[in-house]
Amino acid sequence: MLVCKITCLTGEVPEQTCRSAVAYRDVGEGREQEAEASPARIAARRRSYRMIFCNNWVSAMTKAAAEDYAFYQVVPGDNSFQQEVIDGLSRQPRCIPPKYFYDRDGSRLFESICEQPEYYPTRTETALLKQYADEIAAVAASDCHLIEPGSGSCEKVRHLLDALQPAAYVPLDISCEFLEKAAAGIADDYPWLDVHAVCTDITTEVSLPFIPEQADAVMFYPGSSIGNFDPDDARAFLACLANISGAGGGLLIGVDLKKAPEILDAAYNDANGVTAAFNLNLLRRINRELAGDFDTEAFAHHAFYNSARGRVEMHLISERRQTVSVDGHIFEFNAGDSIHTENSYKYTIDEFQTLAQQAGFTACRVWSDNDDLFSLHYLQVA
Ligand code: AVJ
Repeated sequence: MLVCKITCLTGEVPEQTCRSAVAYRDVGEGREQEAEASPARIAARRRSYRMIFCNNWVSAMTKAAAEDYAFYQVVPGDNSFQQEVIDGLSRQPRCIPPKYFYDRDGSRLFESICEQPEYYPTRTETALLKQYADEIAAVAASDCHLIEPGSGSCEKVRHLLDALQPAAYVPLDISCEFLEKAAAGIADDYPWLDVHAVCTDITTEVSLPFIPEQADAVMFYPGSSIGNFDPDDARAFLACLANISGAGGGLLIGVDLKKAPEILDAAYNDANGVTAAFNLNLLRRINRELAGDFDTEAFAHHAFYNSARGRVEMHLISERRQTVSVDGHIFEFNAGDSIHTENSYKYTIDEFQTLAQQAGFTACRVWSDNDDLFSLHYLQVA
């Protein structure tokens, strides 16, 4: 379970301020009892998480123009980026988890990928959301808490909010700055909507204590982000989503479909080179944040559909023999050596429904486009 940590983006706010801000909001919801309990729970969480106690929510209240929204930041207690990069580069085959693509530049580059003509998933899924918003609203509980792990720019949810009329929107994302802007935009444009933004790594435990126990939770997981997980991990992650949703809840999830390899290869090798820049930005990020000395000119983007495994793979290939240092650790590369940076699994509708069933969901509806490029599933907790 994830710990929502109450925090602020700018400077340190005394712990007491944050606590009272949280208590204030809880009291406002008629939940004095929980507000009372929270300092103890917060103290308990502090042992496992290094948390900054401040709250953008406090500063939001002083911003006259902006709509009020809550911002929480869960700061992992470890230096996981450094650890995972060092471990990943020490292993054979070398690999780095794709969640580290999304620093500020990486999030921007991803937005740009979504606009490339070859990258069909975003526009295809967006068209499905627009076209079927009413049908989606008919199956999802209205008045639900709509939770979006990996919300990015929060653009897609806009096509749902008017039809769905959720009681609250809870975007979760690893890129804090990006999340803050995106959540503020939603709060401004949908003044009737309660927004709780949580900056966190969604692959770690998350608890969302501000969601009332009896509320129906609908998870929204668009973009085929599920494709980043190996099937076993995808099943486990879906089971977590089922668990957060609880009885009466559901999951609206976008899943990229298996298709002709040429279409997939083109989507991950756009002519403008944006996907290549996105991939290479990982090395720039390592150089910036981990005192790395990667020569980004000496690595090449390589992406292809691996049909045996049903996934697009992205790699960074060393173009020559070279030595790289990261945070004092030395790594030797030969020409042609790879760092595996991402898998993007593709599923048929049946394959995905089977996976979801194994995770505790029942298939309820599925929508797809006429060219069978992309699918949008609504699953209910079994
Ligand atoms: C955000 C993981 C769904 O796999 O298509 C886009 C990321 N990588 N181009 C995907 C991505 C290269 C994207 N996901």
